Amino acid sequence: MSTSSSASLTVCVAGILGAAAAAQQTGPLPTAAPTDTPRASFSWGDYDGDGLQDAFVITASHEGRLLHNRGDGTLADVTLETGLEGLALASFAMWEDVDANGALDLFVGTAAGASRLYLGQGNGTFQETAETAGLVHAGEDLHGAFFDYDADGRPDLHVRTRSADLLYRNLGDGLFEPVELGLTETLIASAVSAASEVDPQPLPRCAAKATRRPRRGKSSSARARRPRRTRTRCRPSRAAAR
Ligand SMILES: [Ca+2]
Ligand SMILES: [Ca+2]
Ligand SMILES: [Ca+2]
Repeated sequence: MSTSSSASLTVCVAGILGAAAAAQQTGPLPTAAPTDTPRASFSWGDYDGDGLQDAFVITASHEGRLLHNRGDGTLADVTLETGLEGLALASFAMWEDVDANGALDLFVGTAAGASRLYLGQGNGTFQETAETAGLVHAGEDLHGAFFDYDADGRPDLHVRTRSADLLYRNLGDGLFEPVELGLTETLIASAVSAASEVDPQPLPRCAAKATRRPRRGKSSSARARRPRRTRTRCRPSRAAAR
C-alpha cells in the first residue's frame, strides 16, 4: 500500500473512531458497558464478495459500524444502508457463513440484551435473525468462536458469557440448537474456543448431548430438515485427557 493510500485509510478510520470517542466524551456512558473488551476492535471479512476485505468495527463506545473497502485505500461507513444500524453495547463480532449461502454472516455478542445474528442476504445487506435462529441467552457476552465441533460441515457457535459457556449446534438454514454441556464438556468447549482463536491446530473431537428446544414460528419443512437427536459421549483427545 502506498503512503498516500495508507494515510487515506487511516484518516477515514480515525475519523469514525474519533467521532465515537467524541460522542463518548460528550454523552453519557453506557450503564452496562463491557469492562474487559478492547476500546475498539476490527473484524475483517468480505461481506459483499468483491474480493476486498471489509471491516466491522466495534467502537470505543461499543457501537457497531460496517466499513466497506472501496479498493482505493479508503473505507466507507455503510452501516445504515446494509441494515446494521442501531447496534449498541457490542462486545465482539465474528464473520462466518453460517447458512452456507455464499454470503458472510455476522454474529455480534453484546454486553446487555440479546446477541445478534445478521444473515447476509447475498445483495450486500443483512437481516437480523438471532431470536428465530435459536440464539437466545441472557448475560454479558465476553467472547465467542465458530468451529465445527461435530464435524458435520456446519460451523457451530461457542459463546462465553460472564456466567456460562454456551454451545449452539448449527442445524443448517441459519438455525441453531443449544447443546447441553456438563462440567467436563464445558471445560473442553472453552479450550476449543480458545484454541480456535489463537491457533489453527486441529481441534479435539468432542460431541455432547444435543437437546432440541421447540421454537415457535418454524415451518414444518424447517422442522423436517433438522437432524435427529444425538446423544454421544464426549471423548476428549489424548492431549486433553492428560
Ligand atoms: Ca468487500
Ligand atoms: Ca450466509
Ligand atoms: Ca457442526
